[in-house]
Amino acid sequence: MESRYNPAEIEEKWQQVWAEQGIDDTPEEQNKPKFYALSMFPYPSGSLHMGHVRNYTITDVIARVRRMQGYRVLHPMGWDAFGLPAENAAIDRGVHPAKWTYQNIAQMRAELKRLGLSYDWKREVATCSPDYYRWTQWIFLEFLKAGLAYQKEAAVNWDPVDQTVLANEQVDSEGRSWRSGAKVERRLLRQWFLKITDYAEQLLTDLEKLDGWPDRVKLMQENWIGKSTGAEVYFQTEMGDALTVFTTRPDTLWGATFMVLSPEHPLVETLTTAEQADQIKAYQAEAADKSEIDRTAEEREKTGVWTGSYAINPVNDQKIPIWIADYVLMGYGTGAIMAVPAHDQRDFEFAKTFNLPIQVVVQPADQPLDSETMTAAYPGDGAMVNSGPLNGVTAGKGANQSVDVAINWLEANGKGKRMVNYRLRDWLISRQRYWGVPIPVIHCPSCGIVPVPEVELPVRLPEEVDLSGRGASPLAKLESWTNVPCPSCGTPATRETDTMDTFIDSSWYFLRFTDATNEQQVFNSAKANDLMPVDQYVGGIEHAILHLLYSRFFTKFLRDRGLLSIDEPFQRLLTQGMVQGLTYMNPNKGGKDKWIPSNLVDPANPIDPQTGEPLERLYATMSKSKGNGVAPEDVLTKYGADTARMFILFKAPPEKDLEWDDADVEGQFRFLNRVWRLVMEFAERQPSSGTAPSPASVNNSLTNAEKDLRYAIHYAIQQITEDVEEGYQFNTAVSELMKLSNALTDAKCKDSPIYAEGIETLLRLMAPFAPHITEELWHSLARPGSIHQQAWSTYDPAALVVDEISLVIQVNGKTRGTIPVSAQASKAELEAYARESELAQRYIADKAIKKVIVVPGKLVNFVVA
Ligand code: ANZ
Ligand code: ZN
Repeated sequence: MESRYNPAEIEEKWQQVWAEQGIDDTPEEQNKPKFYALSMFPYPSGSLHMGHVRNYTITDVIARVRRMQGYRVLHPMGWDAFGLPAENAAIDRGVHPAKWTYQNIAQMRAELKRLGLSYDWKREVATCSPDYYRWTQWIFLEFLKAGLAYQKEAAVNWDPVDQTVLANEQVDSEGRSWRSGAKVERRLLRQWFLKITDYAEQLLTDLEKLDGWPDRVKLMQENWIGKSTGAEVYFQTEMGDALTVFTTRPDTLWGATFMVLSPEHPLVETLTTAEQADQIKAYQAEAADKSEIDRTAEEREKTGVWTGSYAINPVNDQKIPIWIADYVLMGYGTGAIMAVPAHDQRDFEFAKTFNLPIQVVVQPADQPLDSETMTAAYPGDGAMVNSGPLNGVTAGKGANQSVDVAINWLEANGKGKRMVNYRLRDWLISRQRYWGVPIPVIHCPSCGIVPVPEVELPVRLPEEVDLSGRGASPLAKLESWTNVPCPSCGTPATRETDTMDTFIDSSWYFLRFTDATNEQQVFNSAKANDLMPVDQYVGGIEHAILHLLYSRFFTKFLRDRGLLSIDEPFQRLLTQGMVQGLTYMNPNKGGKDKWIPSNLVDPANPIDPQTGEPLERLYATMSKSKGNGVAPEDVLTKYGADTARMFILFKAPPEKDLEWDDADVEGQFRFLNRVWRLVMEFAERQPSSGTAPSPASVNNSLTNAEKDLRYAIHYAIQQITEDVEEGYQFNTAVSELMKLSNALTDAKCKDSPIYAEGIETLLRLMAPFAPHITEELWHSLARPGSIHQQAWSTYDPAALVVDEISLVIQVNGKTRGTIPVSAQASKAELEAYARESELAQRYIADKAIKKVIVVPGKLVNFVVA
């Protein structure tokens, strides 16, 4: 045998051939069913990491299997290319974001190609390219036309030293600027929003349609949308101003003993009395500097200030004080609450802190509550008390229970109404940054907001900008760009200088892939409707909330604009696990220092090279700070793409975390070498006409060895097909490939056409996993065409029928039990099976066998001394 398995020689060769032949282009034939396989496209950070490799390999196997099964597969790739790191690189190193980004794309594209991923590269998109963001701008204008894009004031992070707005990622955990170190302030600026809240209910109810999504992701979406049902209740201040609250417990209204407004509530100024003014102002300023997460943290001590005013409880005309406190947020409900300390824990803590009255309105059956002695709010079941018309009603949310009765009473008396509230807020999309899509509007002193006319799109990002990172947004400083005549009246006007959140770019890229080169339209609706939805989406759990929610929102919006006929973009979703690397930790150290890079540690004696302390050995997600990463490049160079792919697929099921293990990588490399030798050995001696027999030509004339091999072949087809179709159990599929390869190695019928069938089947089943070696071996067999254009094997159920009999085992004429054996077994085989069986061994192991009597089809009797 002359040839040796050398991935370096064959992988690049086949990648070129496939590209030239365009075998991964999306076919046009409409008679085939379509399949859209998509990996979440990457941010072009510089080079691929193992998480990418795993993600894309999983999707690639799915795409390749579907192609072989006769689907028209769309499997595209692109770049989520706008965003902050490019801008930071520009500030740090003076390289233009565009240059940095496109260099990274080139490098990562080359790495993807080395992996042998079957992408339709003709559809590649980069969100930072004008022919893509032109349509992002166009979609924005559609939102504007529909009244779903609007401006309002919102808080931003302001760096007072650099005089610039910061992204959340540029503010450290202590609230300081990443660059100047200055304490970040919150400032109100006019910001653009998309009205996703209009779709809250649909985004929630349509989760039901997503059978192919992990329950955990659907639950995360549900919680994010956060639907609450309850009522609005109309309070009035003592002065007669309307003060409406949202409550999920309108039944507890008789227990409301004070009210709390958010410090930002518009009525605060009117309500504040002269004596309280200074305290209120100081408290408002403090609250403005806190993040929402801080404000609503549960373990925090309650703070607040009385306004000096009162409200009237509409159900009993009681006068109750109005306070402000930061745990009430302006962005939820009405920004004002009725406080029921007896039954709401936050209100209870607040009442205790400020010595406010507590009134019990729900009494549990067993242990009656006493407002004087209770130590926590009681949110549970019971009967309504001290509640006028509600007295005696069972507390609860069911029909005819207290909440329902209360709402009906409020509605009948004009004091409130049934109300649904969502935690979901409108999406703040404007960023005061350079490297993003310019929002295509012009501000005119006389016409107001004027959309840039469609024919003038794209509004290009100017290249010559000051990227020092200081002062207002780089675009705002560029007067030659901002000063334009109003498209509507011609008077001097200014461009919007905010750019869009990059989540906008990724909210529709899967649609652009269906018609990626269209210069006239965002996409052709017929094409999008034909190829959408994505049949299998694969990506990280970190995108379980926002990216998926925004993509679902865009899809529904574009459907409502008449561009799509689907409701949901992603039919099935797979969230792959993390790739973990071996790392060492010093439990006595804190922070980043506790991770000791594995190259500094002797595995036989893991001690801290600095301190000599013993280290803990563990697997953790690969990261730079832990120094436990494995570079895809290195693995590709050492073993080739096929080994890397096989290892990743074999080591763990896709949703589970995967522990990188060099020994297992080596193991897969050896397996590919065995397959290479197995097939090459056959290729050299195969009869020139040696094609596999069709199932029809197979009959009972097969020898037992042939039958056994044929069983192994068809069993592998059945198992692997199941594994790749249901639940994507690629790890067990690879085990089955190994078993089939072993069965071929051990086969006693290497000249039989069944053996040829076995070799071919092994290659076909393995092709989606290890595309290069299988292509090379396919050609070494002189088979026509590419292996990747062969049909996926289907199994012959007849081959899987094993006729078995129960063979009776006797020792000295005494029956000891039965073992299952093939009905076709010969006399000699029966004796061998019986001798080797565990059952017989138990009785004859250490005895001398004097005689063996075999009755074919019935029994084996051992006569022992
Ligand atoms: C009275 C009451 C009594 C409440 C009771 C609860 C229990 P979810 O489920 O999250 O929707 N609330 C309303 N608006 C608020 C805001 N802007 N900031 C902070 N809290 C707010 O919670 C709704 C409940 O949270 C509302 O019902 C209100 O307190 C409070 F035994 O009203 B409740
Ligand atoms: Zn104008």
